[in-house]
Amino acid sequence: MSTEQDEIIRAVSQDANLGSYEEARRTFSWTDAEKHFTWHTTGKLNMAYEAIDRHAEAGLRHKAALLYSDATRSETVTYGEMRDRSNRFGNVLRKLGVQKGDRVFIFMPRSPELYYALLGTIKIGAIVGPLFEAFMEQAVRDRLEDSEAVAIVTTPALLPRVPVADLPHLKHVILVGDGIEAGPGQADFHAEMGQASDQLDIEWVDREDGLILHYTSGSTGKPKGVFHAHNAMIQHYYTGKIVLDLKADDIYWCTADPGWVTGTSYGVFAPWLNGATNVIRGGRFKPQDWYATLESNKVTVWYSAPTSFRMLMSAGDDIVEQFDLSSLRHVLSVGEPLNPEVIRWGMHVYKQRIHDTWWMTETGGQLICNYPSMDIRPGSMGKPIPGTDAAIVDDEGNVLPPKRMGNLAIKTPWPSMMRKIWNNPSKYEEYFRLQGWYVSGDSAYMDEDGYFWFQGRVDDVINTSGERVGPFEVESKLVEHPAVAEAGVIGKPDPLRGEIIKAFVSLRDGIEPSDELKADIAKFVKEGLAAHAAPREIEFKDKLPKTRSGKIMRRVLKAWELGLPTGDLSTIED
Ligand code: 6R9
Repeated sequence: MSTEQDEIIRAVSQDANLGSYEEARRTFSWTDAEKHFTWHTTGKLNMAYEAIDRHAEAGLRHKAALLYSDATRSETVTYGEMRDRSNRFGNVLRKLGVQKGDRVFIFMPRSPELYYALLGTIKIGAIVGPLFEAFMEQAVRDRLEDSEAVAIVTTPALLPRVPVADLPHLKHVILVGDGIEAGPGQADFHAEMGQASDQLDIEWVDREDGLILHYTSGSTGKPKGVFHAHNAMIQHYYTGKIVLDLKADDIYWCTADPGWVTGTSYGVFAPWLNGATNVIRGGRFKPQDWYATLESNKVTVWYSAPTSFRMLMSAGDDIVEQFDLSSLRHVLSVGEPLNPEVIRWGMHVYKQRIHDTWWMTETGGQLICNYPSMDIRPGSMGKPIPGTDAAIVDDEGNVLPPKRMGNLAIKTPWPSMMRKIWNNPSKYEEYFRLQGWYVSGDSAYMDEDGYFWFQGRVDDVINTSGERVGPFEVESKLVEHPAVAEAGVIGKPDPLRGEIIKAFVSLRDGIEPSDELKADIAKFVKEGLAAHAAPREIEFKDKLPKTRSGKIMRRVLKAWELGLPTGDLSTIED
């Protein structure tokens, strides 16, 4: 640790208006934040209206809402155009008979059309389910089946991964592309948009009505459908203001895909509720492209993830010098622990402190953050935002004193808290098993000044490059491979990706282990589930450690991997 660089961090922090975090904590109330919206008197609202139409009506019609670019396309969409195009899409869905409360999935790479579809779905009161484009058939099937989705917006290239024939509730496939020849049950996005009116009767919903369904991984079972309500907008708006520090003139870029919660809460809702200009970059991660995106759009506020910052860091400082990044004024991170080393590097190359933020799919919005004016402690997630309280509690719900490690818990409620887990009330209740608390599944401690420090997951959920992967889902896929008898999956620490997925596999009788077989097994998971869920390492074992009830003991696998003692083995099979 270089003391010189730590001094830079301290010096910059002192420029900021300290005190204001404490002041905001004292004076803030969610009821006041709500008064920003006129619906707090009528009770009827719509997220997409508040994010887009309201600004278009208030004189921002010609202001850029979206600055989109990828390798072949570059486009500006104004607030007025965004309103009209999302209206058109709402009419397209209505014409197909889609109704309030129906689930509509969007499964396509980032493009302006994705955002018209997402906002249009919300405008008619349907519940949007965004899916990451890398998902393969099994992952798509699980999510559409569980939610009984009635429609999906996708592209011809991704269509083969949508098992239409096996999904009885799925009535409509809307295809985005050129020269679509729509078959039965299919519609051509562009043709339908062209015919639809740009005037829409918005569905005014109640604040607790469904907005979005994000599937995320736990340690057991299939992915869980985390359900959020329109009411979340209070938190999206307010954290956009106080954590992202968004002002009217900001050009904001969140690098996350809308298939993950960061790409909707902070890639759609927070920036537009605050009337900012939102940058979206399509395509894969490439350091040059990313810096060019920052430079050409003159991005002022940038929200990304530790794994991306680490990859930019390993791409070298020379690249940074080829670009003018002087527009940047506020940089933030989410998804996994942000290494102090990365913060120091950011100070050095971007002349910016990277502000860590902590939250989850389930929390819907940011909760523990390095508030802009707060003194940063590199390695800490920060403090609970005004209006919320966090604590470290033991397994009985007793609050632990500073410096003691335990369960990171948030005092309930807050506006963007999930409202249910689709089809799974008992899973939902598990999070609230300790009276008055939401139990996050992360372990952490609080220091004497109230900063929170992340320590790890309490369960076996793997966080690889900031993406949550459930070991059970990967294990289930592995055992479908004809050579695999049993499989156990863990996260193995990795300097770039945080963790990588490692699989321990026992083979069926008569099958010979080989490197080709390892590659084939990894490919099988990649093609069946998703590239990010495929094990980067596979180790063959004759037998896997199991409990007498047949559960693979992942903690024993982890201990093997890390060369640690295996602990209590009293429940092991033999
Ligand atoms: C928004 C998002 C949530 C899990 C969470 C924790 C990890 C998120 C973090 C962090 C350390 C941070 N996580 N932010 N760990 N420091 N600042 O990432 O949601 O995909 O549901 O993941 O990610 O383990 O429990 P999600």
